[in-house]
Amino acid sequence: MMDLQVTANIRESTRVLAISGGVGGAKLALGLSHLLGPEQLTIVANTADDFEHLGLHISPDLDTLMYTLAGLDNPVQGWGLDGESWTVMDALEALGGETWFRLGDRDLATHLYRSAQLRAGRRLSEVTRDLCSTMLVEHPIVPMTDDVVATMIETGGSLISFQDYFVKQSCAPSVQSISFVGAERAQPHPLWFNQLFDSELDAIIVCPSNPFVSVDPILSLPGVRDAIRETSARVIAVSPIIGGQAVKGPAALMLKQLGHDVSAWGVGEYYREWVDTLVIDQLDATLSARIEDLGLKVEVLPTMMNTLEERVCLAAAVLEMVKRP
Ligand code: FO1
Repeated sequence: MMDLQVTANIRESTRVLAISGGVGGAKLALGLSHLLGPEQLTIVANTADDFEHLGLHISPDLDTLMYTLAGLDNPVQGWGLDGESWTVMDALEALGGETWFRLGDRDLATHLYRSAQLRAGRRLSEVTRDLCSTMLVEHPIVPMTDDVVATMIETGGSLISFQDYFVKQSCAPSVQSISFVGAERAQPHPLWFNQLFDSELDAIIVCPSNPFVSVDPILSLPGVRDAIRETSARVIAVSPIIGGQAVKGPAALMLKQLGHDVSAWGVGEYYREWVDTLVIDQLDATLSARIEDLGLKVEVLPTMMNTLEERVCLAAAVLEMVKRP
């Protein structure tokens, strides 16, 4: 672990559940993992971006979290492994195969392993635990469910899959609505879901992930929204919108296309029914009073997380809030 000059006075009994999608969420999850032990922090990951590609089961957000906590992530791309090679993709391209979704050589090993294990009847959560353990990731990263849930984007009156929208069409189609096929029959994984009913849980931290396609799939699982509304734990969300823009990805586009204000206030309005506190960036400090008018507490912090130190600092500041009433 890197020698960081960040200290946080955290009780050993502190228990936190982090809700996360891919890139942005993984940055805060990494910061939290530097300050909390594996028995203090559980990370629940969106799996509604998962899909079958080239006969393989791909779990983008689980892998981004796993690679980030293992220190193996590609910080420029925001997905996949650092120092990756692309021999298989190049050969596939020469064959005229599908290469719009790029799987690096070493990343392919993850998908081959996961797919074979799932075909042999194992659960996604079990395979994730194996992969994490091989990569020496000690903090539990739990798929939101072991069941199949798929994000579908309605655009131009038809439905397309999330990766078709996101990667193949580079978020160009205008989003009319978003649905999570299979969510109503899926079981939230008990390893994280049961914590919502545990009085020992101190906080749910909603990482700065896309509200519509990373956080909503988790909330759409049966019983989750009600359990979060009724939990005794603090619910603290970090806005993925800074100065009216998403740090990465289509969150700002989606806010606009789905009729919301493209701002941290818009995020607060969207989250207000189940979140207690919204963490916003210093750039958005002038929105504080308006967000408080929504009935939310507001904390203004530096929320850009380019360096490891910034990730740990933000995590420390959020954990400080957990101690306060
Ligand atoms: N995102 C891209 O923009 N282009 C890709 O070719 C791509 C490949 C890819 C392979 C494995 C993986 O785990 C993720 C990958 N992603 C790629 C990222 C991913 O599709 C999205 O970032 C998430 O689904 C959104 O959180």
